[in-house]
Amino acid sequence: MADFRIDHYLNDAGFFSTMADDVRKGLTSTPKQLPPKYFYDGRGSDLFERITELPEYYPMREEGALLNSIAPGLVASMAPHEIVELGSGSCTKTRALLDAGRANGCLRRYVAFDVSESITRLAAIDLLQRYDGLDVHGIVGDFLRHLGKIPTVLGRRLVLFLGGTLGNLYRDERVELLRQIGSLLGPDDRLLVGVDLVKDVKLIELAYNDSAGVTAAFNRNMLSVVNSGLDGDFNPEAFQHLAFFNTTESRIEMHLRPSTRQTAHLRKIDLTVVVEPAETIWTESSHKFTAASVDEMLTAAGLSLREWYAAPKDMFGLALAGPA
Ligand code: SAH
Ligand code: AVI
Repeated sequence: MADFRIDHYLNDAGFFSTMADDVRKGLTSTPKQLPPKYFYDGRGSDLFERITELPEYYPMREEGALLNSIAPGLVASMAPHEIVELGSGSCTKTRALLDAGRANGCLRRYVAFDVSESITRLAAIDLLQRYDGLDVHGIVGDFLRHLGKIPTVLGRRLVLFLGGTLGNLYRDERVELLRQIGSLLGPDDRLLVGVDLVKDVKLIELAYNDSAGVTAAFNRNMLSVVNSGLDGDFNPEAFQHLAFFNTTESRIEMHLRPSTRQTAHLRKIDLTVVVEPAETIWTESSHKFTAASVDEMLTAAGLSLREWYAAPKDMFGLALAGPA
């Protein structure tokens, strides 16, 4: 009988105080900013899934095709007993590796780790039904705070960090998180990281400015998440979605800009926020890499690049890393 459990580390007072601190700090600083983990309530996760189906959003398609092509060889070379995925979301692309792991006979457990409870629960139940006998363990937590909650290793471990989510962090956060992930790896364990690559700026900007307006709705949803967490009265519809490439920093920046002066009160933290049309709330950075910048980042985190896989025309990259 397969083992199934979901552990929740965010439904405590800690979640409220972390959000309260993040929002107070972010909305009283210049420029105003909010961390991207607050995109992902149930609606935000649904909107992200719709983004991945948009014709303009190439990362999902490119990474999916690349994973399908490398999964059998990767699994044959390391025969993982467990796969642990950070920011696992719907786990759709993961199925290439789970299929290969089951076909090989090595895979015994899958651990999904995500900040969004709804999608983690749905994905974990779906996988339990698809993979007879596979232990499925969901962890609802913040990978910047709760990595220590990952269950004790049960054999050779493959850690996945797909979708380009590592690129939503800043350099110091990325290196620190990679260092912590490194501490979860034994000598034969591996980390597979998906990274979006530097390319034609027009293609990148289109992916974040889709014609159906789904990315705009995803961006505005962060204000709804803040409203419900802190009893606030932001009017998300009064904010315009902005997404542009910052060449110097090699990243897409997403912002929300009001067309008229907006005043919101967040009752649970007794904070009044005024946003002028001349300013924005910066909601996300999505960094774009090269093979060389990924290699350098892994090295800085005490890891070493073992294999580099790139989609045709360098549309997306997957780095397989191990302990240095
Ligand atoms: N890996 C999936 C989903 C990518 S979307 C894919 O490639 O399609 C990013 C995912 O990371 C979302 O499911 C979001 O809920 C999760 N996430 C974002 N910040 C997080 C954090 N700090 N801790 C845990 N999960 C996080
Ligand atoms: C999850 N993450 C890698 C996505 C990205 O492309 O940076 C989030 C996203 N933001 C806008 N569209 C998608």
